[in-house]
Amino acid sequence: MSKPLEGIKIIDFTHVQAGPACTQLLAWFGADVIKVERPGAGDVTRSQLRDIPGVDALYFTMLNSNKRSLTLDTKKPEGKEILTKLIKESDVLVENFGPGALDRMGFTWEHIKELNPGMIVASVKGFSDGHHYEDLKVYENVAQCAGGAASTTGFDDGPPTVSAAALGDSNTGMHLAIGILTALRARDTTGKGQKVAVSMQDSVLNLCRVKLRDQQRLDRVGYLEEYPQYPHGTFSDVVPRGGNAGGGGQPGWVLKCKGWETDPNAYIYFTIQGHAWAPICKALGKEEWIDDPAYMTAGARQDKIFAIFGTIEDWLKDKTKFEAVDILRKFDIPCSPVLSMKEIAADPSLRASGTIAEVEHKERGTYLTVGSPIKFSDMKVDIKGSPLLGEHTDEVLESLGYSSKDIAALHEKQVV
Ligand code: CAO
Repeated sequence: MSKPLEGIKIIDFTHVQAGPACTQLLAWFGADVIKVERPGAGDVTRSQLRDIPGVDALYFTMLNSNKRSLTLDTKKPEGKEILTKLIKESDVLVENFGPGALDRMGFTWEHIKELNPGMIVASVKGFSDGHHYEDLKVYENVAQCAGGAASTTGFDDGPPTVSAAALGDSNTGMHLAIGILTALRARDTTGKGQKVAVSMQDSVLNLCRVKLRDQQRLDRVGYLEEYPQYPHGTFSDVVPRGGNAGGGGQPGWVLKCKGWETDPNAYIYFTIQGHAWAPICKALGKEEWIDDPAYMTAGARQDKIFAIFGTIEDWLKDKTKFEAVDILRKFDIPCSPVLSMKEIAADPSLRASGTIAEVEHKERGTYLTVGSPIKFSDMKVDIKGSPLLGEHTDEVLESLGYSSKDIAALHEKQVV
């Protein structure tokens, strides 16, 4: 089956997570992604957090599936020549080097545009161009702090907290993928490429949109009624950390289930959706609350919301998280068990949908990865194992017109 991005050639100059997550997604959808890596070393994640000595780490394999690997020292003249040839015949160059690295290598946007006016150059940086921190190198948690996520995550009596979700890295990569596809669409009509830039700070902030909403509400009225600090606690002039409170108009919290004393994930998330109040009362056996003026509206419930959560926890005491959700789903109550990574890895629905995919790797055997979260009616996304370092060097060089003698010489000089 042909894939929509077949025919799009991408020079993947990315490393670690933010850039590789972007190009992996484009590779799944059919683009020919050629990962350019330094000879002998490659992407630093190949050797970071290894679980099998000498074998590419899961950190690398889970972010670089469906790609080809070309080793190339782009600081050597012959390496620059090869990169120049590649640029002339590619559609997109994606990079997430530290600020200025591509320019220092001699490949400024102006130069790339001269070589190939249709080229799209897509970059991830920590901060946007012209930002007062634009010179900073940035990793995931730095971005979570700079983008407003850390100050608003965690509990009121604890420090700013980062999320386990890669809001700075993979999230930025997803934003960049949208930018690249948009630029490709624009090129269809203009014939011209362009520069696409996404900063990690901006991408985190884009997901923290509701917290900027809350800052403005707080500035105006002095309190935020959906936060646990309301109405019994106090507010300062900045959005507080809201613990596990729901971020919209539906109060919710993480609640203990049977076994919580020993199982760190024996919890469910429970949402009190306004119009589901009657079903909630029925599910809990608290029918008397349905028409009680002290409980029947969201406003009336607000000052005793934690007492209500306490009653629900009482009801949950003899139910596992799975039993509880099986009961509550019949009452149309938005809820979920808190799933551990072990449970997710074994989840039959996630396996069946391809969201958890078992992939074959030449050296490590099979491993699990997260497949495409985007499902298409007319395309099946097949996840292939990540490439070994330099696995496709010779075939890429041959396609650029290098003879086997030239290629041997390039290996000899450690250009590739
Ligand atoms: N051949 C020769 N040189 C190469 C090369 C190749 N194939 N690939 C990379 N290099 C060189 C670069 O040209 C650069 O050289 P100079 O600094 O001398 O110009 C050098 O390698 C280091 O690049 P770097 O600054 O990107 O690497 P780092 O390890 O010091 O920093 C990181 C890593 C992630 C902090 C930085 O790349 C960064 O801030 N990137 C932008 C933000 C980002 O994407 N962060 C998310 C990473 S995922 O958590």
